[in-house]
Amino acid sequence: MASGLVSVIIPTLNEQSGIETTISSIPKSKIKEKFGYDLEIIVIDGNSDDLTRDIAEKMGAKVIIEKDRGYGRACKTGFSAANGDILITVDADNSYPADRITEYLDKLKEKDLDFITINRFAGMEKGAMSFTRRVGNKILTLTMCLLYSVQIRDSQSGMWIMKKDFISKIRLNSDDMPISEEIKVIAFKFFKALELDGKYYRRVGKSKLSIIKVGWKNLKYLFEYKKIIKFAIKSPAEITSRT
Ligand SMILES: Nc1nc2c(ncn2[C@@H]2O[C@H](COP(=O)(O)OP(=O)(O)O)[C@@H](O)[C@H]2O)c(=O)[nH]1
Ligand SMILES: [Mg+2]
Repeated sequence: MASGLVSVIIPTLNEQSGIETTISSIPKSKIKEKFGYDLEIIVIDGNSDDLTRDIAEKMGAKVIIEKDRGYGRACKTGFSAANGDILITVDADNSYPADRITEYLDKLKEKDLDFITINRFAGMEKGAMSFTRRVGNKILTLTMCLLYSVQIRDSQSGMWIMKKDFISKIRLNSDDMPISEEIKVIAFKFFKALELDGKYYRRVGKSKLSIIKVGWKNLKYLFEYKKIIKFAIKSPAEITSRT
């Protein structure tokens, strides 16, 4: 198998209790064995005031401090810093099935996909998502499907497996949680994208978001984004000028 590099991008904000298990659940040697890929782990830290950065560094991750807040901003900083041909995102709270990365890489290659998102509802551990969150997610997902004519079951999942090439071709607008729906709209409307069954485990440590506030912001964003979706794909000149 051809050699290459996989970048796992992990945004963190005070995740000292989850970062170690998250990083150790990434099957580094299996990825090397099966695909010949090396691995880089990039932690984008929102200036945590706990031990997150120290633990991440000890675990071999490259740590970048992104002082300006926002999950979306952290993801974008991670995408720019990544050197891999394939980029993967997971939370630092051990809630996503990082142990299944090789299975998803297989699919990306086999089907020559640009983007995979992981459906957490396919394997939800008891207590992993509150009733309010489930309802909110369903409302947001249905709204996304209706507004953008896409078919997806989990619009808020934060585990993505993508070609770097896909990221190089798109312009992401949101600096906050709505980036999750934005990236999926772009991928499913304009690229070869698939949603695969995953798992969702009870998070380690506390969530950083207020559900009602984020839910409302994400819903509004779905309507607002209609006006700027035309800017989502970069022109060929823009892509080459940045690479
Ligand atoms: N760098 C950075 N990371 C963040 C920020 N907000 C959340 N995160 C991280 O992004 C991931 C998703 O946030 P999380 O609280 O788990 O949201 P949830 O999964 O929707 O409950 C986690 O790893 C957080 O630590 C932020 O403002 N900056
Ligand atoms: Mg999380």
